[in-house]
Amino acid sequence: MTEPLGPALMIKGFKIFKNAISADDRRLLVHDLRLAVERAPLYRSYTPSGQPLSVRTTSMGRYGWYSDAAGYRYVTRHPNGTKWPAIPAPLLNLWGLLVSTDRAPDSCLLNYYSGTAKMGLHRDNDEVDFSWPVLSISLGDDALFRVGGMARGDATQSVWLSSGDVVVMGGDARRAYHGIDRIKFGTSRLLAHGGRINLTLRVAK
Ligand code: MD3
Ligand code: FE
Repeated sequence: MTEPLGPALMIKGFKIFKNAISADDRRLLVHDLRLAVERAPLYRSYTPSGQPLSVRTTSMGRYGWYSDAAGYRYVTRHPNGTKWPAIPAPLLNLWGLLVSTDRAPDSCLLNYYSGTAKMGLHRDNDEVDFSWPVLSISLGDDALFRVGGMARGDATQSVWLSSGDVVVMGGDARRAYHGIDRIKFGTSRLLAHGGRINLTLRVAK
């Protein structure tokens, strides 16, 4: 069962910061991301069973999340053979403000959602230490985010994420099932071609 709003914020360790990034800073960030994507272009990932994901992906930082027939894992190079671009400084600063100054994230996954892309319910399982939160930044079109519990069959709740929203998943929330049901295409003018970018900062290794 899915509820429309609100109580999702009561999951322990789930923190949502609406409109945390200013309109100006969003534009600066998109400029940094454009430079990163020029060096490390978006590509499609495949599940270990060979199903394509509907998002297109790239990464920044020492490690990038990677998936193919050999499984899900973190790797140090883009499929084109180059090292992943650096994580832009404003993102590292945001992590320092909202998560910790004791340790920097070593991975930033960039997922691009076209108007029809979605992400099925899953858990983030590929990092070595789940005591570090995941920090997520939404840019561009609105997305319907769904979060459940520790088991796949648990009740879920949904919340719309908009451009400039930041979500921190720590504590129990770090192990929760979550996904993106759909994008509301054309709700933002931030990205020239529309759609949505989600950035997730993590300690991978
Ligand atoms: C809750 N991304 O990249 S971000 C992912 O909007 C991912 O692209 C979604 O799920 C997106 O793995 C959701 C919010 C998010 C990220 C990580 C989480 C929620 C999370 C980890 C644990 C629990
Ligand atoms: Fe996830």
